[in-house]
Amino acid sequence: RRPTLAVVGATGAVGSVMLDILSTREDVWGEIRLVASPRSAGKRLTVRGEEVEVQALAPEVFDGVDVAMFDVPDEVSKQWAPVAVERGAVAVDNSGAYRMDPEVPLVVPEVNAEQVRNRPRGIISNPNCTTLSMIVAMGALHRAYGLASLVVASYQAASGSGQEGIDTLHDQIEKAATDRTLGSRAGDVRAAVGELGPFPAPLAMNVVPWAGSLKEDGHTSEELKVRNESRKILGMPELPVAATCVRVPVVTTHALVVHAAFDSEVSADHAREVLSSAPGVVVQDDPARGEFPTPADVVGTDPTWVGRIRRSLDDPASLELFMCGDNLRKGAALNTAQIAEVVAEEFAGS
Ligand code: 11C
Repeated sequence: RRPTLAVVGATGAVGSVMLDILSTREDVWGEIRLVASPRSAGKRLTVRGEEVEVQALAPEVFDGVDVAMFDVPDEVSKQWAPVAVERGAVAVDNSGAYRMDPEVPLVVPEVNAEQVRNRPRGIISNPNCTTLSMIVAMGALHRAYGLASLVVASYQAASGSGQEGIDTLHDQIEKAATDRTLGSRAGDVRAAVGELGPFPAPLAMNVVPWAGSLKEDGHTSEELKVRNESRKILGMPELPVAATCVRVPVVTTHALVVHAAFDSEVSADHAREVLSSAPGVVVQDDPARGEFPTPADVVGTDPTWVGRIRRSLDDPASLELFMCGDNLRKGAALNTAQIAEVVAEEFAGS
């Protein structure tokens, strides 16, 4: 039979992309129920070409649901994913609430799909969008060469902070657009853009070395997520990972610079071959012709795009790479949908 799906958080930035993805991928679902906070209940949204009324989050909405996707803040998932499980659903959670729980698998289907069945709590976690924007490519390189360590700098888009992040960036760009003297005096951009929204400094015309919240020894929550989640997905609990997460004035699509050290020598050409044949990865790497991925060209697409692939000058067992991935698609909604589809296969023949 075709399983029933609930999309919790259907009206948010990720939820909206989820409805688009559910409308365009091969349809494996029976009923699709849309769920959001009581504030959004009663709204009508289109999925699979049909209008569906949004229901308010309540225990009863999970009755008869087989798979419940959660695209909501951590505290909402923490409270409601167990309710969905109690009512008989498998919860696929896109928040950070359960990712490091040893009884919850953290799944990227191209890397560790087999972990989907290993879910004693009935919950499966979807990684953070920054981790996801590189881990499909890194998983392929790890299988080829054995990963020894990662040094990562992220260039993260505003939509990582949800609809508020997108709105803030557009508002700031609009306010900064007319004054062509801006950017020449300290503080002039800050004075011009007004509200900072979810960011600690102006994002328009700027680069902000901060994403997430302050954690131990000056690292951010986002930097710890990149480290801890990469280790868990790759099954390498001791992997050395150094990350610095930076917000840039891009609406959607995270980019990353990665220095990856391996157990064996690498060549750029062979790495290009490995990545070209990896599912979910596209290599765009011809700098002589100006060809490399950029967020503006990648946004709205599904794969991880990789370019600027070079063997490190000082270490024949290391690579320098540049990657881009749409943080709302593979970075969130698409990966969640892919996990849910793996679960849906369990209902085939039932
Ligand atoms: C950002 N990656 O770009 C974050 C947003 O752990 O799912 C996602 C937070 C998370 O700000």
